[in-house]
Amino acid sequence: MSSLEDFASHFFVTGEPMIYMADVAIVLVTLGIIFTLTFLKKWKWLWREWITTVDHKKIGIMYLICALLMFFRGGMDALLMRTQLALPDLKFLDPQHYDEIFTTHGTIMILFMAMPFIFSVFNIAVPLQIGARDVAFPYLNAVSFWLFFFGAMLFNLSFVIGGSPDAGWISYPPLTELGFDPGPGENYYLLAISISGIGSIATGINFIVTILKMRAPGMSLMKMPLFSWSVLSASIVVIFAFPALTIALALLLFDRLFGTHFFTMTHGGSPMMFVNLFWLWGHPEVYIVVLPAFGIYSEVVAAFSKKRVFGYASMVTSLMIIAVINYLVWAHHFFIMGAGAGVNTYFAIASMIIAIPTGVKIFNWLFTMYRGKIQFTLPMLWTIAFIPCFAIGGSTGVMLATVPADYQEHNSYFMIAHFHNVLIGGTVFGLIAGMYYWWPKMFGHKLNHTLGVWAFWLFQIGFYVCFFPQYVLGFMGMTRRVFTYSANAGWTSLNFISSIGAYAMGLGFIFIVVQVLYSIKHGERDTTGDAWGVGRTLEWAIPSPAPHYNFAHTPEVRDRDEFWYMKERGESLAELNKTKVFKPIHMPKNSAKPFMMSLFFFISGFGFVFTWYVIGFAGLIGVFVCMWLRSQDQHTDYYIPVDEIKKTEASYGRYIGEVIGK
Ligand code: HEM
Ligand SMILES: [Cu+2]
Repeated sequence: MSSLEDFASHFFVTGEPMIYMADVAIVLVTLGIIFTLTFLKKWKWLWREWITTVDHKKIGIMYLICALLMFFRGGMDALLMRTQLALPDLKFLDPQHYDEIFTTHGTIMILFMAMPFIFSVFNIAVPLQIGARDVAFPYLNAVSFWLFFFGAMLFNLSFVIGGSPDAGWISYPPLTELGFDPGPGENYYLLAISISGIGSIATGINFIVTILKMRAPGMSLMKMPLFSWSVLSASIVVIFAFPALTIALALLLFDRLFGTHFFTMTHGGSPMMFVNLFWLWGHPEVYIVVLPAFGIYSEVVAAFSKKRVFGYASMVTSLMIIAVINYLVWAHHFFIMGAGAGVNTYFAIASMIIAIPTGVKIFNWLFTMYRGKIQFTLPMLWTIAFIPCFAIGGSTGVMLATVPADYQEHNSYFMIAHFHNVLIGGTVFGLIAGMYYWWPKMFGHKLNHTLGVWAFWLFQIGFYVCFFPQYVLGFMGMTRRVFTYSANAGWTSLNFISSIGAYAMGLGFIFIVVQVLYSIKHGERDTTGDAWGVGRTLEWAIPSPAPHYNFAHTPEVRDRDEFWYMKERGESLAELNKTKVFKPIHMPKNSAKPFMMSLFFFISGFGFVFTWYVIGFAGLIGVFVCMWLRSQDQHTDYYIPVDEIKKTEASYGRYIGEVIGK
């Protein structure tokens, strides 16, 4: 009995009122969901329409929901830290707890918030923009999503079972070797990221093939919308960068589980190997999440300035240059390692060079707005806010890339302010802009403007109030990852101001939630498909939400902003329905296997976290069984009959001919 109690007290995280509250909340929310689904008889719907779906539009929505939930979790972590740091010598969080929270905050924000958020917009917009029926490998797309989902679940599980990782989001050895960090937390980190990482690599491959192979006839690469270009560049970075991370994590896991010595100083290993491998992924990662945001800004700026984007070819070139150079700068994250002047100089110059293509893009966005008839919609507000914010973040980045200065700034709050400046100002602003922009395409209604403006200003003001004092704190000597400071340090007022800013951003997020809930009921419905009235690209040519086959007839593309010119010429896709005969549409079938396979990955991961090898390997066998079953599956596709297409088009008012069985 006592051994059972002992096991339980180690297995479940105990001791903190906050944890118990979280336990209660998790149980209540789970029961609430189960109850609601049963009460509304929605289980079948959930299974058929969502869990087994291979439709890129639905997968995009599921990514979005997860990203917003993870933004909430990561944001709560941030507020807990800012509360602890608001005043000197606070005992709100103890040092151990603070370590866990900055680790989960960083990991969740980058891997389980920003990544699914970009994959969400990939899925929602790319196939529609390029006139495709789905991505190249819809089944694989579902596999990617569920791997991400179960990876995220595994990571979050550490909060209540076993304990959270606590070695920072970069997880450097030797601190993360078994001897210094025996708890299961670090295993959670390694396995959860590995599982979702497989999904990310698959998504990268999927979108490269989709973009290269599935464009509508006539859409040459230089006629492709800039968002799709940005996805192509980001996907190329994904497939080159993620393997480095996968390897680094796998080797560290071997060190921990099987006693190898890849990253220990004993027996010939080297911790710096991990650091190099990690940043060989880690630096490109920030471009993986910012390049798609650049694509979103390009779409939004052109649409709401009612002009073609300025300097299209130079936009494409800069995207591709960034996609290459970003791979050559990783060591700027550890100038102080002591690699010698030559190495540091090379990495400093390479880092600074990236500012050039980025600057080109900024000027192009500004020139696009110049003399445009600018419409200050929500996506446009976030885009305009991005430009100064990212410019400041970029400039402080150049300051950090200046090696002698970096010796002072490294790991200080100056650096914390810098990377939040680019990650929030670049990525988060862009993703929010993209969410607003494509929301009507996803759900058929717009998000309320007034509530959105409130969210915008709260978040903007909060951002500068939170992070600008941190630049100063950095110069005053405050280092990152300190759980408290003494009143004598003279950091009190700036920290206090910073925490107020963080709370303002939290309030802004609440406004977004309210805005979403309000708009589901009262939002302006989109009946035309061109919700903003200024759409330039093909996704706006079809109804909102798009029918599951997307295009009844694949359009022939003649121009870069095809839909804009279609409108100018007085053409539409409804017109096409009149002149062209309908043909049955070839579509992929739903499948439960992506979900099941990822569930087995989750079980396996959970087993390895606790080094319960039987469960670990049993889970892996489950994975292989799913793969084998899939390879035996002969019926993976079907045809939508012509009458059903006609019926659907008619329901959107895009077909007036006779429909059998209407
Ligand atoms: C929304 C408002 C946010 C606030 C108030 C905030 C606040 C913080 C704080 C207080 C820390 C810990 C500093 C330390 O003690 O060293 C931190 C670290 C970090 N944040 Fe944020 N953050 C926010 C958003 C984000 C976003 C959107 C991202 C990424 C997309 C992000 C990525 C990180 C990373 C990677 C770390 C480093 C974690 C580590 O040291 O291992 N944060 N943030
Ligand atoms: Cu970097």
